Amino acid sequence: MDVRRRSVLAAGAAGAAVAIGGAGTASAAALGAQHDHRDPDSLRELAGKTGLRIGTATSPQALTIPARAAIVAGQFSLVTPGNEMKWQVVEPTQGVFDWSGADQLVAFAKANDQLIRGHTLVWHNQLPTWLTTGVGDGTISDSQLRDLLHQHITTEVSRFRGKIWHWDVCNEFLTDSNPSMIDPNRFWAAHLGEGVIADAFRWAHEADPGALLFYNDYNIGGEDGSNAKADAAFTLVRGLLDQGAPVHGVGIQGHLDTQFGWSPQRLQQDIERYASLGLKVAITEADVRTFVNNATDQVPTSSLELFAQPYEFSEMLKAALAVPECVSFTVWGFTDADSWVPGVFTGEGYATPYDVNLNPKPAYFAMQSDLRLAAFGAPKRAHTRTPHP
Ligand code: 9MR
Repeated sequence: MDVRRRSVLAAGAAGAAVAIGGAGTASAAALGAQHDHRDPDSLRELAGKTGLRIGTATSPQALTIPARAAIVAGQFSLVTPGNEMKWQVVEPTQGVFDWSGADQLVAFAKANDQLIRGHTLVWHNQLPTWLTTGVGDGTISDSQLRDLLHQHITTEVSRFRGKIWHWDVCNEFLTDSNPSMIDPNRFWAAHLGEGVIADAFRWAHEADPGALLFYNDYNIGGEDGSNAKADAAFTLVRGLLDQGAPVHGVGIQGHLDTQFGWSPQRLQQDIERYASLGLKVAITEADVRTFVNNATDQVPTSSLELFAQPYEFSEMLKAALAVPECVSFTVWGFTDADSWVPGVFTGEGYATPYDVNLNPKPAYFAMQSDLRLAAFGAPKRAHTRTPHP
């Protein structure tokens, strides 16, 4: 098969057959068949030629739909549970754990020869109500909160020990101001001080010494004019390394919006700057939103957006490919049908590489083309007769 051919069919739901026998019961034999018939022109196979892992966020619910499961299995070599590893989900009642969603995704990834990005251990959002209520009414003191966080990290990281490639240990600690800094008002720094970041990395490392531990944030890769937040992230991780904290990587989320300025050259420089500290880099939550007609169909309202959206995806991916320390590129949901964007940004959508009907969009083909060039280079030209030999 000519791997340079654009494989429209294989990019979509019809191109791969995968059997998902209900959440957590995926048949290894059926999924093994999927592995044997892998499309060499898929994103995962092309990216694999360069050593880059290409991933998507997903959910167990999405994987019960065969067409979606087929795309996740066929196109991606890396999976991030979008919500299933967050504290709110895994410990909804104090001391009562629900690992079902996380376990289903881990089983799916294993069956499909995929790695997992664990997301996320310490974040101010999606905390269990029992925790925030207890802190709010004073029944949980700051010293008890510190113990609870230590226990949470130890419990979750130990449970998945040996199964997680990257953990997003600390998520979104920095302000959006210029200059940017650790936000003293956000939940964790407000209650436990800035030192909680280094502690969290140490606790995670003790629970799984083999996992690569990341600091993850948005707007820390070429995404605003001043680059102030990227400067703050660089200072933060350099400081953590100076203290001997086991930080192994920086996660650049990559939530872009075509209406705002963004520089792919600056992104590459930012990736190189994190790498200069000896760290790995991951693009962890790439999506590019734009203005759309409505949240159901998500058709861009301007024809220029049809070019801007895939352009920014492509430029993000090329910056990632250009730096060998950038080891993965994850999209935050592969289909507009599952994207978080329309529910949060009124009037916006079209943020992923597949449309609401699971058809690959120009962003998919731009990424496939970039990966193909990265994998094989441009085909060589045959010599032609020249006027001046
Ligand atoms: O995709 C997630 C969405 O389903 C949740 O409702 C939301 C809650 O805040 O979190 C989304 O994922 C976020 C991620 O965990 C961290 N970076 C920002 C993402 C988009 O909000």
